[in-house]
Amino acid sequence: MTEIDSPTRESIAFRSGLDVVRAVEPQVADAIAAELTDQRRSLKLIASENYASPAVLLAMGNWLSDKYAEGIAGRRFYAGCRNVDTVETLAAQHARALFGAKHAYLQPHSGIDANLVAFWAVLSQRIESPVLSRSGVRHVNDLSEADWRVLRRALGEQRMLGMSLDAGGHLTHGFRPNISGKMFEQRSYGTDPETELIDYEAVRAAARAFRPLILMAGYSAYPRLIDFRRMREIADEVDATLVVDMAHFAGLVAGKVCTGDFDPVPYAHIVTSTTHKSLRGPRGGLVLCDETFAEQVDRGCPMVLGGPLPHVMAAKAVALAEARTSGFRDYAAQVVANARALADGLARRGTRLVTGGTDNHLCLVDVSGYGLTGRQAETALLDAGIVTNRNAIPRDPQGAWYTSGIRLGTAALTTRGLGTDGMEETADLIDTVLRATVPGPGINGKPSRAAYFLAEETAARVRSRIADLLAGHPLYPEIDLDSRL
Ligand code: DSN
Repeated sequence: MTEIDSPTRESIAFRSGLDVVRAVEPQVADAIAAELTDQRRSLKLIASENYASPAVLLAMGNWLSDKYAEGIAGRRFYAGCRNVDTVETLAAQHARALFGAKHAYLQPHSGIDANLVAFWAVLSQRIESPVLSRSGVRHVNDLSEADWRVLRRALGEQRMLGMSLDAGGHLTHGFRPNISGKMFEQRSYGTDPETELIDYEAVRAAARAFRPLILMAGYSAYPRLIDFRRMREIADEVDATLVVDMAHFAGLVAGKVCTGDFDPVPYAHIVTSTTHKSLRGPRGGLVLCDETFAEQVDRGCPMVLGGPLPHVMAAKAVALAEARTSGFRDYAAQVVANARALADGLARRGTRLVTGGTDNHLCLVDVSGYGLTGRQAETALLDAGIVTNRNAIPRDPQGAWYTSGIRLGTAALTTRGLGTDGMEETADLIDTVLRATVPGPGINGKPSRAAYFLAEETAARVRSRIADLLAGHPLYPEIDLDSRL
């Protein structure tokens, strides 16, 4: 069928939707349409981004958004929630089946929210403070305001051990400026200086010395799999609760790339995640756990979350249904094959990769060999149409703002249908831009860690090669916004 004869139902849906928006605020409709054009044109390598399906996107744009639904399915603080109950229950069923979890909570609005729910659940479940005993209550949820003031001090003594930010950990794993670093006494474990891999014996030693309440595992920039069996052994040795943040690799767990010791669900007490990265759903979060923490996790809203977003939970249910298909398993395997091909392509061109390669969906490139900071590399690549983000590497001499690294992820390009040949070309494009970029003088001619020079002819040549590469892999081929109905 040709477009002239019969526009796809997706084209009809999105064109009509934008027409309705345009009638009220044309600039918003134009920005939405322009975002599709931008995403279609760029080589998206941001490791935490993806492209959700039209079904996921459409499940979010509707009147489920109009409901308040504090509480959980069947036990709401508002009347009239039967349809919200349906989508939340479905999403939880899919999540339990997909990940083999006993309990699933789908209300977190983001990964940070999911982590807060988990941390609060651990504190609520495990801490019997002297304050609680003195005031005659056993549970933090029953505290008076006076108790809270004392408890805040008491909570300051609880400890969290997580992966350091420059080793690939996340802000919410106890980084001091984040709330997690304020709620908890915090220590971090890094990676081995030689191999740049997690040294499990060093984690064990740190856990024995520090005796954390929570041992955090998970990452946003570590290019290898984590042995969760060993992490659980360490947690058990020191009576810690193992919380795994699988936000980045949830799609690889769902797609059965992370199995056995590398699947966090059988080993962690609580697993948190986002739903929009490798899992390819709507922006949002989820928490998985067993019955020990289920009751506390379900109190996430209103304890630490605002009202649930029913329209997003509907989209989560759709995305989780998609992730249960064999097609999604193929996708997850291809994401990793592509990351390996990208890493190999760069390594063959002489680029240094942190840990020497990758086992997951991302690689971390040390751009200091090109004489650049991460900031210079990130902006020069963007000029040439390659979207990445700068990222600290272990023991980064340039710090967290300028950095010495860029992080590359293959989840989005794999959704577009690129394979390992496409990754070889992508490696060449990245290498071409980084070789052609030189640090530039900053204001007043002083050396700058941000300024750079990249000849426009080089950037234009790369952009043209990207257009050729992406032409064979159109983004949302079923959606045509330009033709009239
Ligand atoms: N912002 C996400 C990432 O880029 O990894 C994590 O929160």
